[in-house]
Amino acid sequence: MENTEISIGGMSCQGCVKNITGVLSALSGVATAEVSLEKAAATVAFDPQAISRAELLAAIEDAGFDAE
Ligand code: 9UX
Repeated sequence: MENTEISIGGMSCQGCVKNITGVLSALSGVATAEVSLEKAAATVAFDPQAISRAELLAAIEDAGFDAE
């Protein structure tokens, strides 16, 4: 398992936090996803054999946010 922090742009309320948490949690290979509005970031624990960091970013961007 690997941990990564992802900066997220465009979150403006706790609904966004919930949406992104749901998007990340639904990906196979993601163990846990904690999203913070205050930090404008997510901490994700994932299995690098199953999913890449780039795929995490793409999923967040597909949901309508900026991620890096
Ligand atoms: Mo809040 Mo986020 O009403 O897309 S859910 S701004």
